[in-house]
Amino acid sequence: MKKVVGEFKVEYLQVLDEKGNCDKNLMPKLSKKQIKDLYKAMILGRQFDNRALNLQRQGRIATYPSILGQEASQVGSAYAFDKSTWIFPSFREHAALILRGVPMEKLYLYYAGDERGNVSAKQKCFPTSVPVSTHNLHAVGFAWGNKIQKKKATVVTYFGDGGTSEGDFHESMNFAGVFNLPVIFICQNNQYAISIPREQQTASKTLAQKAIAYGFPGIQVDGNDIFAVYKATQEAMKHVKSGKGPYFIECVTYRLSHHTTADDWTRYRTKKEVDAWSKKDPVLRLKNYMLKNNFLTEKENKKILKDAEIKVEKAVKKFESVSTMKPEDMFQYMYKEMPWNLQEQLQDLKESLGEGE
Ligand SMILES: Cc1ncc(C[n+]2csc(CCOP(=O)(O)OP(=O)(O)O)c2C)c(N)n1
Repeated sequence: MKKVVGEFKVEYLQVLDEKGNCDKNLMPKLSKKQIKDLYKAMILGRQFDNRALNLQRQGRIATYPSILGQEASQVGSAYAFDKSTWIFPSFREHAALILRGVPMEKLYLYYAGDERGNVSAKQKCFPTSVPVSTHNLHAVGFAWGNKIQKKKATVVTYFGDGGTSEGDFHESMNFAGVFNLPVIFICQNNQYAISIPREQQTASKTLAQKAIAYGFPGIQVDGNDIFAVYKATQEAMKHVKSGKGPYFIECVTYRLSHHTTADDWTRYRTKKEVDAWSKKDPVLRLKNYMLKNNFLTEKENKKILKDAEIKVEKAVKKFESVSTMKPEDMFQYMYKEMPWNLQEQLQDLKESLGEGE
């Protein structure tokens, strides 16, 4: 006997095309004000990003990963979260965190190397995770813990296309499926893991289909279309909240900038490719839609840009007014009682700083 025991499909969702034309049948319910709020959040994210790049070049913050081009994937998804949502970010989700209420000065502080900038529990955001995909396990463990304690929490974890090649990613997906956990996996497929293109990352046709292997739905969306990302995340929220288990969203987007300020994209991709993706710019796309539909005028747009600039400058001032940590602070927060070897190192440090007894 030979029979088909499983057939699978992966859907792709786009609501707003590259010219800013909208498919009315697929359009999620959003008021004019909400659409404007989405636009403002993308502009603020972009302004924050641009300023961060300048600060890094001036030596005022350290290595920084840009979000340029990925604003719709971040704002569109975060806009669909609710009070029950906990976010487990990687290191490239600044616009989502800002929308969630994380103060921008904290993000600058973190990228200046100060761990006090990495604590945003009040906004239900876990710390930034630089080790690729490790936080997927934390997210799933956290969701499982909440389930055992019968606490209502939805959990979202963000990661990149490269992150899907890590064992941690697969273990977390498997666990989430087996334990039927309310976790939304959001993959920002920005086409590159540093210099490794998506095609060399996996032989799979889509990243969304990886969810099928673990027994839950996966959808691919145009990640530069804020309406599609919002709609998919809304559906994912409904799914996880109704007890149906995890959900996977692949946002197909593009990192327009370098991987980080320590990278140079001209070494591994062509200007032609970057220019082609620049035309799909998510911010420009929403702006065109709003202009076409008379939700926005060029004058209002200027004001939105100016307001974002003012907010960002205020955050820079706040960040730079924070007193620097003492060098010995790096020993303080790991253990309740400091082990002998750290005590020795602390003593050495104090002596080298001329503070020894
Ligand atoms: C476990 C681990 N391995 C390697 C690295 C070095 N590294 C930093 S970012 C990165 C690529 C990540 O690519 P992707 O997951 O696609 O996310 P993106 O940076 O494109 O947002 C690598 C390999 C790391 N931080 N952690």
